[in-house]
Amino acid sequence: MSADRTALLELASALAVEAGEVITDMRDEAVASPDTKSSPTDPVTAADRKAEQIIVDGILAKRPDDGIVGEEGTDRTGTTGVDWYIDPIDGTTNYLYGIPAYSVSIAAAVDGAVVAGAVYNPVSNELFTAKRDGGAHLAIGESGATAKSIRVSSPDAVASSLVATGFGYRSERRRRQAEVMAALLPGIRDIRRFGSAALDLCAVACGRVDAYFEAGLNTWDYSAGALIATEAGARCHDLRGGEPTTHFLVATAPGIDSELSGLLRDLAADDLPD
Ligand code: LIP
Repeated sequence: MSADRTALLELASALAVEAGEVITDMRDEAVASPDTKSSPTDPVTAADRKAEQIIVDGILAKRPDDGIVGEEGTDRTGTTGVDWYIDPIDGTTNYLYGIPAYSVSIAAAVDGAVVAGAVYNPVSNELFTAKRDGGAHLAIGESGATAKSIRVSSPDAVASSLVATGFGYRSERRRRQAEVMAALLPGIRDIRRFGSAALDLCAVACGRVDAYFEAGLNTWDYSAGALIATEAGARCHDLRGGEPTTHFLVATAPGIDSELSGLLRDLAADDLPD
């Protein structure tokens, strides 16, 4: 089955909004009995699992032979060259606490390159979208609201830049990440820790922060948001001259990319304990 970027984006967007509505409706029930995964502070709820199932069913109804990887265990090998990366609730801790910063993140890749991405915050009713070479957009409000083009900020220097980051679930990693943060903080405007990598990347895309970095993410956390940030004009990469990976990702407004990446490299910010 051919992979039309617009059709892939439309499917990702529709399923992100549908799943967002479901997690909103079932939040009271879901947060009453959360489970944990990699550590006692890595929560998962019935809503995470339900949303992933809705998204998987929706994809397979339209594209039954695609590959799908989801945070809550979906791992299907496809035959079409199209693979989907799903985070049914990115920012589950925020969802648990009722902090309005969590999202449904869905990305579609063709032959290994992400070509369409949708990130939906059901609390703010913000749908961030991008298709490769098609720019990045934000629609706010009722479905069908006009999507407006979004662009990164244009900070003068790292010292006046607002930088977002995040931390892992395991304490030995957090200790190392805190060391990097402590060293960086005196040299930037301030830090923001929103708790959802997908929304952090969308914040870079629309200029709400000037940069975002994090070590140790999962592919489903960043695949959609990295495309949205890139299509909005951000530089998005690792610290070794390559594409973002689960090892490290930094997304910056172009004007501060070299300076901030150099600082992070000097701090060995991508050197996390296994
Ligand atoms: C979260 C990421 C966030 C990171 C958290 C967590 P989850 O994903 O979006 O950036 O700092 O530790 O990994 O687990 O809520 O899907």
